[in-house]
Amino acid sequence: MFLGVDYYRIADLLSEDERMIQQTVREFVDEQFMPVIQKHHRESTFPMEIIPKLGALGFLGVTVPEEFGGPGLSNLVYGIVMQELERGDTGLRSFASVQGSLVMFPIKAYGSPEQKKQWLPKLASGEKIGCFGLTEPDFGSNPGGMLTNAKKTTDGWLLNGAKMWITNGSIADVAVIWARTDEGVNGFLVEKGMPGFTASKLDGKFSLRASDTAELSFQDCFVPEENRLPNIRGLKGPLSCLNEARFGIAWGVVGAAMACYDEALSYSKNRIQFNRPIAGFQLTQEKLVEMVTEITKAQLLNYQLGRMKDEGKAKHYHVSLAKRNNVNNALKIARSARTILGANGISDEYQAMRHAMNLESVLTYEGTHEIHTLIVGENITGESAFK
Ligand code: TGC
Ligand code: FAD
Repeated sequence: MFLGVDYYRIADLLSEDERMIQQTVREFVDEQFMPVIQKHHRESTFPMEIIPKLGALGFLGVTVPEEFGGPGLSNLVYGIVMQELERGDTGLRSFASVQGSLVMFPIKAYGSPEQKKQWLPKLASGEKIGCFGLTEPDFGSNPGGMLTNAKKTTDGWLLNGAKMWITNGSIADVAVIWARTDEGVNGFLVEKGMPGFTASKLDGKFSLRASDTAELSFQDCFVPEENRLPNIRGLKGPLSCLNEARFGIAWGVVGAAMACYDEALSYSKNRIQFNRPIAGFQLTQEKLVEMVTEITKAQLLNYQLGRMKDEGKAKHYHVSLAKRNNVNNALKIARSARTILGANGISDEYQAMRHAMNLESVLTYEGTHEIHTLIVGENITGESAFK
């Protein structure tokens, strides 16, 4: 049973309900997910049977109001849920953050009443799966250059182009696709099976193996007008969704770091070399102290960011600072934990290497470490390094 890492009694800052939800996710991950992750990581598959359970517990679309099938909880609770899910594996958190922040959020924020009614309850329950297509083969950090385009026809749109590295892409029932039109970037709800739409699973990943990643292709794919998100135009549409998901990532990676620290601490107390536990060596202690220090700092950062977001005071650059800091440190923690485990650290009988490999993706997706440096840099200096 995972007991968490809480060196500064951050649980004391949470309400009883918030602590209870944290405990529920923790138990769910221990009981339902930890027993199957090694198999799915080896086979590079996502445990599909877990999806309705995630939905039933309200972990998909945590902030979505009850009228649309969500539990209508706070951003802070959303963060807690992401942290505890990623303690299991980044692929589990990715599934939930794409579904909630990148699919349900734009439908809730920019969709028509009919689109909300059609999709949100089924996405919240896990009956339907969604994905989000912004990145293209030649446009990752710079989505403003996208080539995917939609041309107006009498009763809809003809979509052409390709999206790359799309989480949940080959298992999704609906894809939120961002495409260039004569009126600027628009969002489209492209449904599985629409003629001209194909999704191909990407193989050969060293990272996020227990997560579906796909390439999507659109060849004269007809999308009816009622599948266009009516209430958003421009790049700020997809970028606003990223704010939601990046917030969840800032929390999620702390869960991965906690898992690695917990495992390394316990291993160091039991592993004997030179007739004593390796926990007794000063060099091991320094590694463990660095880990618990960075975890604690990230937890405090997330707590304040969560409260700011719930008060409507968190700006996108606040989220960037937390995503940048927490992912970078979680990756360092996972690598350091791996060294404490020695050769065992490279085995999938332990978690550290799997988390380290996953976190390499997280350092890149949802805005690379460098892009978040430039977002915060722009905010504090008033000078944009992108333009
Ligand atoms: P720029 O000219 O700065 O902005 C264009 C318009 O967007 C507005 N804006 C934002 N709005 C909301 N939230 C934000 N974070 C925003 N950032 C900018 C801006 O005000 C402007 O609005 P308007 O009204 O004036 O038109 O845009 P730019 O082209 O210079 O790009 C800025 C930059 C580089 C920061 C942006 O392109 C960026 O963030 N690039 C990184 C791309 C990225 O993060 N892609 C992620 C893809 S999804 C993914 O990785 C999912 S992983 C899922 C998982 O498994 O968990
Ligand atoms: P590039 O943009 O080509 O960057 C390459 C390098 O150049 C990076 O180090 C970058 O920081 C650096 N660089 C670029 N521009 C600058 C600059 N101006 N200044 C300094 N350095 C710069 N996308 C989606 O749309 N939906 C998804 O669901 C999704 N899921 C993903 C899942 C996984 C497992 C992965 C790995 C990626 C996923 N992505 C998804 C794509 C992800 O968002 C992109 O990979 C990311 O935005 C970076 O784009 P890129 O890979 O094209 O790298």
